[in-house]
Amino acid sequence: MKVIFLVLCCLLLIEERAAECPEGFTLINSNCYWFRKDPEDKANWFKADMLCNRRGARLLSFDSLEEMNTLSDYIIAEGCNTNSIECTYWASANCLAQQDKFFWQSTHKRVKKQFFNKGEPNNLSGDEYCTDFRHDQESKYGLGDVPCTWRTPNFICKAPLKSAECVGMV
Ligand SMILES: [Ca+2]
Repeated sequence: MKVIFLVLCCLLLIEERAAECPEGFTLINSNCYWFRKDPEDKANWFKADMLCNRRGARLLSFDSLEEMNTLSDYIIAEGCNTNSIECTYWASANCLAQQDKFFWQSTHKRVKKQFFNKGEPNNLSGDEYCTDFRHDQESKYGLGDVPCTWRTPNFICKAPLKSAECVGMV
């Protein structure tokens, strides 16, 4: 009886907290994002990845094109419609493990071509093994490959929605 009561309590908590993001994160279509912009502290890809992990999150990845387009619309609505450095963010896709194939660092899934902007990935400088999320100068955001050592003030961390913590309650 006691166990049933506690499980019911837990289920109620899950329902109440179902739409919560970690503190400082923004809820956009069932995903939580943290937008980091700090002109005083530019980060290369490795540092961005580390700082997301420290927040209990992962560097930006997309589970679907719909998710990417939703975030693109959000960023553009916030006032970014150029590919300037102030409006460009690190993403987790990289080809560090296998140089002709891109994988999401956070999910280890293969990155499909349609996530990239037109003409990308092009490995223009010969060492473009990481990716950023940038405006395509036409209408939307997409990925481009860039050197991992490039430094930008901006990156986006992604975290799952917080659910009630049942561990230890039953
Ligand atoms: Ca490129």
